[in-house]
Amino acid sequence: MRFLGTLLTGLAATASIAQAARVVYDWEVTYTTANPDGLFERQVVGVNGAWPPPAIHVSLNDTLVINVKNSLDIPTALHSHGMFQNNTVWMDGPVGVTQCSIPAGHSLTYEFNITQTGSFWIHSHYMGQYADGLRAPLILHNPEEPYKYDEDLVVPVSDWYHDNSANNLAIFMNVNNPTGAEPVPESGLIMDTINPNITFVPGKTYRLRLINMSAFSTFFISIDGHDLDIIEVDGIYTERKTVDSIYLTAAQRISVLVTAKNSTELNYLFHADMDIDMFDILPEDLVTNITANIMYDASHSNFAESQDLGMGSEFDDIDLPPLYPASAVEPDQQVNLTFNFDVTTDGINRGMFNELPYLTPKVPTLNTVLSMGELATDLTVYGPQSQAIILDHLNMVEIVLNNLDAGNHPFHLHGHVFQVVARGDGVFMGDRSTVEWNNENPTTRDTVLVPAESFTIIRFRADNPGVWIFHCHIEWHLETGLAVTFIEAPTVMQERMTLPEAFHEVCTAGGNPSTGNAAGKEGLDLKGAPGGITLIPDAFTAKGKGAMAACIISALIGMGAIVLYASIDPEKKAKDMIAAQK
Ligand SMILES: *[C@@H]1O[C@H](CO)[C@@H](O)[C@H](O)[C@H]1NC(C)=O
Ligand SMILES: *[C@@H]1O[C@H](CO)[C@@H](O)[C@H](O)[C@H]1NC(C)=O
Ligand SMILES: *[C@@H]1O[C@H](CO)[C@@H](O)[C@H](O)[C@H]1NC(C)=O
Ligand SMILES: *[C@@H]1O[C@H](CO)[C@@H](O)[C@H](O)[C@H]1NC(C)=O
Ligand SMILES: *[C@@H]1O[C@H](CO)[C@@H](O)[C@H](O)[C@H]1NC(C)=O
Ligand SMILES: *[C@@H]1O[C@H](CO)[C@@H](O)[C@H](O)[C@H]1NC(C)=O
Ligand SMILES: *[C@@H]1O[C@H](CO)[C@@H](O)[C@H](O)[C@H]1NC(C)=O
Ligand SMILES: *[C@@H]1O[C@H](CO)[C@@H](O)[C@H](O)[C@H]1NC(C)=O
Ligand SMILES: [Cu+2]
Repeated sequence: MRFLGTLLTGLAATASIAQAARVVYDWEVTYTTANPDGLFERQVVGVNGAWPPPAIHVSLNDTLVINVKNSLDIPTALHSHGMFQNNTVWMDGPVGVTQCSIPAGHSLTYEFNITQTGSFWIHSHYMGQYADGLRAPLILHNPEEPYKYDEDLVVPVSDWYHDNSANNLAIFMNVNNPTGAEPVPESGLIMDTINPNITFVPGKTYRLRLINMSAFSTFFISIDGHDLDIIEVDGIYTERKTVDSIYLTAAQRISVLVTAKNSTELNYLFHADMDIDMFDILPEDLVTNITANIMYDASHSNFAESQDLGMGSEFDDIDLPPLYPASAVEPDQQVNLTFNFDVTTDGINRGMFNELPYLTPKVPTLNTVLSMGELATDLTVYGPQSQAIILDHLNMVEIVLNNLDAGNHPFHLHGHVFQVVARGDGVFMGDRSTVEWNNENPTTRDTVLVPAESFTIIRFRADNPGVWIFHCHIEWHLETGLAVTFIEAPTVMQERMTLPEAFHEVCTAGGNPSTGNAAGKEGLDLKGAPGGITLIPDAFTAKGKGAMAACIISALIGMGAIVLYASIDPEKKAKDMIAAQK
């Protein structure tokens, strides 16, 4: 499972002058079975016949090569979460954005240079597949660590479902689920198991790389009797900050330094408590407070009294200044993204930005940019529901995220880290004088939690030409359409980049067009591009002009769908569908 690469990395880490290496992993994606919570054996998606997939370790300036062979009977694709992919945007992984999915029986090689350090992860970016197990830590080692520690431990936490994602998605995205109640996991896992032992040696300092690989659950993490010193969030070193607990939303990572006690008299519990506020139902047998054992002495079972802080945590994920300071600067370009959930014309409760759900185009948006010539700056070519937004090269971009929903949502931007410059209650109304700006060395990361009924303002420099999806990292919400696509510097992309042949072939192999507009056609003929799934007409009037504009545009394109559903109420449609299934 671990190839030559690990060996090279090991050598690189011990050499005083790091040599850039070519680190190669061969990943055959396969079905296998696993029973990580000890409650239920299920089919999972693993690598090389085993589960969990191995963690990937590389060092700064290495070249990482992942040879993927898809031995499933369905498509796949891998996203290396948090990588900038500067000049290699096609290696990013999201299906329909930067590539076609890898069809069953086909292969694709991901190869890119490591220009960052810290704790990341790699996961499938196809149809909820990562919740079936296709995810692993991706650790980018820094030969010149600014913080000193004795041991480096990767501690992934995740939720675990007994049913597979295809079934969970079918139940979730269903006319019978008009409130959009998410699938509730059956278990929580620490290090891909339950109750693992983590050995601590007195006096040593441990770096724990806490990685949230959940599909849905947020975890509150603490260790009885031990402080956690935060030193990294999402691959960005922070000023050392001592806390007694943290939370991690889906896809967030935090490294903490923990200094072991001098005595082996007691062992301690590591707590990871799921945020139960997110669950629409709380199954009686779901263990939401999971633990690992911090073992100083495995020969006795004397544990310190449990102090589980759990959801009482006072931690705030935006108060984490970077170690290498950078002040915020005024924006050149502003993008307003207001999101909510609503039942759409197909009867499904969907998440959406600016009242329009994202629908995957027929041609990956990146392929469209690189094949449409001058038309690449005309938003029409990306289709009615790719939610394409053009960012001008080198602009300081400000995104205002308004959350109208009563739940918290973690948002992730591909290809960048961003500064979190403000947060506040309700909707941002445009009055900049009433906002409490956090301009001096603001928290910088790639995933941020936007709490219920509040706004968050983030900024980043558009210095990485590419196509970058921005989406909710609750896998279930992404699938319903809570995403937009940033098309960053399309003209610069065309000047600098040629899509590698393998990324044309992967489309052709699956019977998909690899060039053209969102409908796979030339010019501005968008007939057949995914569209027409919009707010239901009744909701329009209530929601005002924005929705009306969205309505008119989508009505023109998706006339059939609108006419079909306009006269049918969702409940009747649900019954009809059930009748049809019988
Ligand atoms: C990585 O590469 C950069 C740019 O070539 C160089 O400045 C830096 O010293 C290298 N770092 C390591 C740890 O090799
Ligand atoms: C990695 O960097 C090297 C040296 O700058 C460059 O020649 C090579 O093309 C890069 N590889 C990729 C996959 O970008
Ligand atoms: C992971 O993130 C999800 C989504 O925000 C969240 O519900 C879950 O609690 C997080 N898990 C951990 C371990 O932080
Ligand atoms: C452990 O002992 C060393 C040496 O006596 C002392 O410096 C250190 O503070 C102690 N650590 C803890 C966590 O008590
Ligand atoms: C943890 O250590 C204890 C004591 O040695 C042992 O009984 C237990 O089986 C271990 N648990 C795991 C999951 O290895
Ligand atoms: C989980 O821990 C929290 C403390 O964070 C406590 O309030 C709650 O009752 C615990 N839940 C269960 C099911 O034990
Ligand atoms: C974003 O919304 C604010 C508040 O409504 C408004 O002042 C501003 O002009 C909007 N910006 C854009 C680019 O639409
Ligand atoms: C991408 O590379 C360019 C230099 O080619 C650099 O100026 C820019 O900051 C990089 N952007 C990111 C996000 O890494
Ligand atoms: Cu969400």
